[in-house]
Amino acid sequence: MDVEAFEKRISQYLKKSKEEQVLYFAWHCAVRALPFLSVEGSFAYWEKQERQQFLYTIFSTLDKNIWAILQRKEEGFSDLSDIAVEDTEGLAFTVHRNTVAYAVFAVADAVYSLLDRYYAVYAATDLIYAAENYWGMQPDFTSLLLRDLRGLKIPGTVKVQELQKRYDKLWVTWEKALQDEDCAYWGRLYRNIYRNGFTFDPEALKRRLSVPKEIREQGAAAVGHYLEELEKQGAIQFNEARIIILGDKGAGKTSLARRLIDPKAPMTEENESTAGVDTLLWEIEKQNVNVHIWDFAGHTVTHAVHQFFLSEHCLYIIVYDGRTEGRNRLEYWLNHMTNYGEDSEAIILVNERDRHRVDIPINSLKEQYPIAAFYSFSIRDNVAGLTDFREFVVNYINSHPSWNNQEIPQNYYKVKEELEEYFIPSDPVKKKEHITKSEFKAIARKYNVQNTEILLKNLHALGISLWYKDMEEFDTLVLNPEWISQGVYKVINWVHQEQRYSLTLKDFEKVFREETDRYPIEKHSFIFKLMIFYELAYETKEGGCLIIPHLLQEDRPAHLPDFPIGNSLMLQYRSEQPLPPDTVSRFIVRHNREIKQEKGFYQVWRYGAILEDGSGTIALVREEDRTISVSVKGFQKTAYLTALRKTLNEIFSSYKTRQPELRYAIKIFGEISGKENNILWLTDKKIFNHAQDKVPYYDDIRQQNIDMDKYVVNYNINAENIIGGKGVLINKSVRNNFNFYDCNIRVQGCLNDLAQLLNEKGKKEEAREFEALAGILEKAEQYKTPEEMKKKGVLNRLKRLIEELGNPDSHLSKIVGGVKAGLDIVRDIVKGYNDLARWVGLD
Ligand SMILES: Nc1nc2c(ncn2[C@@H]2O[C@H](COP(=O)(O)OP(=O)(O)OP(=O)(O)O)[C@@H](O)[C@H]2O)c(=O)[nH]1
Ligand SMILES: [Mg+2]
Repeated sequence: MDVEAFEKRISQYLKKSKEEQVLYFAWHCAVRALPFLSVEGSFAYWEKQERQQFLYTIFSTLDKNIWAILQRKEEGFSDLSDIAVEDTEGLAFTVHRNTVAYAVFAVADAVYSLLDRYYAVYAATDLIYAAENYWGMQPDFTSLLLRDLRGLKIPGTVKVQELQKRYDKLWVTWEKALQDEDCAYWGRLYRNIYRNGFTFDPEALKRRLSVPKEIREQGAAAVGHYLEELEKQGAIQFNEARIIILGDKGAGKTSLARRLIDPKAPMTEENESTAGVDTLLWEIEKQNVNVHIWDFAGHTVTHAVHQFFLSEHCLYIIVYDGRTEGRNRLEYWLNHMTNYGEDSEAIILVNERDRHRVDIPINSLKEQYPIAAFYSFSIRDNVAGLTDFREFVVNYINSHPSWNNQEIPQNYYKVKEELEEYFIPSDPVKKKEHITKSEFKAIARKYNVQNTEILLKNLHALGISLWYKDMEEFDTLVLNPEWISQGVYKVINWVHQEQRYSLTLKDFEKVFREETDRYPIEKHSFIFKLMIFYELAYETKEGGCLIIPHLLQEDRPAHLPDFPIGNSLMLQYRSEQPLPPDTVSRFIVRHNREIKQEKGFYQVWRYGAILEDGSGTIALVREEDRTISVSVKGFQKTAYLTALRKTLNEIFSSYKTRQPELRYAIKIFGEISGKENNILWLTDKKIFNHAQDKVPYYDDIRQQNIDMDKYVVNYNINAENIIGGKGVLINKSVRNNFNFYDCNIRVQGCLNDLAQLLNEKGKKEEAREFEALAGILEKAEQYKTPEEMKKKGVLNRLKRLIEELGNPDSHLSKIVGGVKAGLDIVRDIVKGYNDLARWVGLD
């Protein structure tokens, strides 16, 4: 049976089926497609460091898909389709092997089928394409899937037929390949789902979906181990929530933190400014929840450090000093939250002092940021205001069980409790802030923990105790995270006060002079290394000295190298929001070995650096006003630009807010003066898509076509280095994302407009031609697929008309050229036709 005929049969069959059946069928196809991901015996087509995350994307997409089918809640579907586009489809482009790409598409199609049932058909055909691609011939899948479909009338009763042996073999390879990735859990899970006729355990599914984010971020293997542990040990509630308080210096954060815990607590004294971060424990007894309050410093030098201690699923409270004007500071802190807080929401509290009221554009801020509430009162004087506020906070925490009632394996919980015995802040004897690994192992053994490495990793991810694998040599398990944060802030504050930007290991003794018990000499190099690990600082070539880029001088060097436009490559990242305070300094840390020296001075400042790749290629990277620009010249410019872009893409993708726009300098117009407005800048997506589609870019202003091929090569632009990396609108995605309906309506509108103009001019006959075409397109609105559209030949008529209009000698083009705006409308029609034709596949 050919694929087209098969598609037809499936779609006819699905038309008669219940919605649920269709959705299950799509999921079946996705599951059946899985073993095609490992046809090469491994997942080596993905870089090692990405593999875990990519595998987990597939597994979690499948889980969310089946969960949505079970729930059948309409509102959740559109979110899921976003996941499919962004994650799964993006993934398909990371693999160049067709078999694998088709298999990934099948997963994405299954999710899409929630929105548009027809995608169930695509899920099936993509599966068949994967098989065909791999075996080089039509497999028997077609009849197999038809059998699946029939069986689906009663869900869960699909009998696994005598499959082709070679397909069964693929499942063996699949399980083996997953074992090699330390993902035995997933291998087993899907083997069982497949062998047992696509049945699954809804309870286990629920558990999979509620794995803590911190563990999910580690990828498929970590999640698998965690789930194994949960299943083996049983789960226990882990009632911990976190509040993060941010805001400018002196806004009232610390006073608020104290009064959340005890409304009668004394206010802070004038000179009691927070140095880095203080943590307080608020035990909400009635609810049995422990809330950890992290009260951050408002002092600007500390801001770049804060991010390491900001996290997801927290409640952020932003305190705003009622005496300040303007909304910028508020946005600044809200951006901190959106970058590092992921799903977290903020409460804004305007601390009203002296009865002064500020005007905050709260409704417009709400449009842009997740703001849960807005309060305005004096922390010191307004008892009623504070009472309401506390009540809101308590309710908020209770209504977010997903982040305060995390289930963790029982033995983790016991180990956690035991660790807490070591660190009792109020007890001077039992106030151990860190222990050694062997001490930890003894505790773990007590509770029968088999794999202490994994436990260490997971406790770290849950923020219970910190263990840095890369710093094993220091043999330090940190029981009190504050020990690290306060140590780091102390270093930063000391360097700042000394008006320096660097310090040696020896300087640490001065930093911690008054706290030799808490930070003894033997722990100094641990903190030293941690600052490098957090990318807060880099070590000089000579060693033993840390440079902290965000404490460097603000101004750039007097002379910057020249980048003649024709011989240089230039790109820019432009962001709508303020850039996180550490963007450039992290970049500098990563490329510190390449900083150019001139007359004995390193060419680096707080907002940029001049770099050299070792072969004489020079780069200038700098931040100015929400833009980071990179200019490169020299022999290896493409290679060097590629490397620098890779770093910046990585840094940007670590932020959770909207990605910046990445633009490249394409062409200079007019005289080569280097003036910004002479340069045509185009986004990476645009350049890439034009080159892919082999369509030159039409520059409206200068009215000329520009070929993009050259730029794709010079800038080495490919699907992987497009900013955001995912959801690139190419090939199949163009089809999926293209809104046929809207485009069709637009073209109809143009045709009717033109008809009306012609009618007004008395050109009734010509007008009728346009009206007729609009009518045909109107009928085509009901067509759901490009295939249908192609079959009906709708576009051929439109094409003939366009050809006629394109011929300056034709009667029609003369008439149309005679009406005002006629040619403009024709241009829109041509554009619409091109889009439609691409969708239909009539390039
Ligand atoms: N009059 C008045 N003073 C207040 C109010 N809230 C805070 N203060 C005072 O303002 C000063 C700063 O308050 P803190 O709570 O320490 O401010 P902070 O935001 O923690 O400041 P940093 O830690 O430096 O970032 C202290 O002297 C407080 O007593 C208020 O509502 N009214
Ligand atoms: Mg404070």
